[in-house]
Amino acid sequence: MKITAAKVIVTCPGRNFVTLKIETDQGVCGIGDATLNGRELAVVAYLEAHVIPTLIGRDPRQIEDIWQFGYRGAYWRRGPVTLSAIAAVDTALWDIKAKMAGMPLYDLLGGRSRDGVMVYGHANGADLAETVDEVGRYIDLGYKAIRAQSGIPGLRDAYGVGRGKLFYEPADAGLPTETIWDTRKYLNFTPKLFEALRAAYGFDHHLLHDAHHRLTPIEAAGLGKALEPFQLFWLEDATPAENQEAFKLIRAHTTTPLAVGEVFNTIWDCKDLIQNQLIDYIRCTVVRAGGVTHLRRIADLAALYQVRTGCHGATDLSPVTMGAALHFDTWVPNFGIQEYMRHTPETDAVFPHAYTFADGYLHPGEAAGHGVDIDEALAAKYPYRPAQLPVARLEDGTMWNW
Ligand code: KDG
Ligand code: MG
Repeated sequence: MKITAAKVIVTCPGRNFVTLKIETDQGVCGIGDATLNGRELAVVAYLEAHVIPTLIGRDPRQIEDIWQFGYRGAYWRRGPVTLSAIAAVDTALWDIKAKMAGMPLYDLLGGRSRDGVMVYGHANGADLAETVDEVGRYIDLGYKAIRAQSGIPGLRDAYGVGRGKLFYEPADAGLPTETIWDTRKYLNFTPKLFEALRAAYGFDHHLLHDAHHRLTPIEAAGLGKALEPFQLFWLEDATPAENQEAFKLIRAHTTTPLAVGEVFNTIWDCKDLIQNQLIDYIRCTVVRAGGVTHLRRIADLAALYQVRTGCHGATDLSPVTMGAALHFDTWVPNFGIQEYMRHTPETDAVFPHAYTFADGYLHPGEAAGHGVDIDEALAAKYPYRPAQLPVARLEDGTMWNW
């Protein structure tokens, strides 16, 4: 069996997505997501100039060797561009292998470990009252777990607060939008939000929150402690994780569970946090961390330390990543939760998929492969539009973490 062709499809049905399609001499095709939010064209160039030429003529069944070739063969290891490109190839190859076997991908990975994949949705509001209402809306939709983000009194912008309901899209301008951040205002407000949520809805639902890298370790420790009475499922990205030692300080002060890893690319980024039991959930997903092949390695390492998975699932991960992640989630023994930010109807039309939502769970479907396709004719109607993520500055103008 041979790979005969591969091409990159860029489409913008409301936001940019990069998809790799691999064709074979058996007539079976596979697709993989290569979207890197705000840096999409870097991965397109990487795939077209450096990866696709090495794939032609290869046996697509050799997923492991092709992964190692992409990783070791680049010499320049790691990094989001390289690993997103490797992930796209890997996801497409798993898709092909599962289609050839006539199996849904989760079956090929080792079979079903659960009946459904518990997901968390995103509730956000301009202020506390609106956020409380939004959480209620997700409860009414059947969600068992909800992430709550709110506008903060005295601050013009806050991470996670969208302009519309149900959909959230931060990459909104050709050049980065500048937002203003104030940690004091955030820390004063956030415990009040979760107090109001528990008062309104009780303790039966899982509540989550994303600090989005805004805090120093000691500030994060304080927030974790202040949130303990409200029993969060997790506090995410409490502080940037380049220095993984920083999490020791947070851990020493709070029992609020911690989640990290949506910006990680490899097992090496996760290793110290996992081995030192500094986190409870690892947030890597298929497209950002080298595809199913590498994500499995991360999950296996995590399992040794009772760290569970919590795959990133924002709208900038395409339905292809969502489909592949759902097969992974259905199999992985140490599953925790899956993030589910809904795509717009335009995006769902470009990427017809087998996965479905019911009662707070996503189901990957029984189609052979990962169950997601791309309608190329429709995709061609939505040309690429430059869009970048915002940046954050403190009130005095100092650059901060967005
Ligand atoms: O592209 C950046 C988004 O994926 C990120 O801001 C979303 O933090 C995020 C999350 O938890 O979904
Ligand atoms: Mg996040």
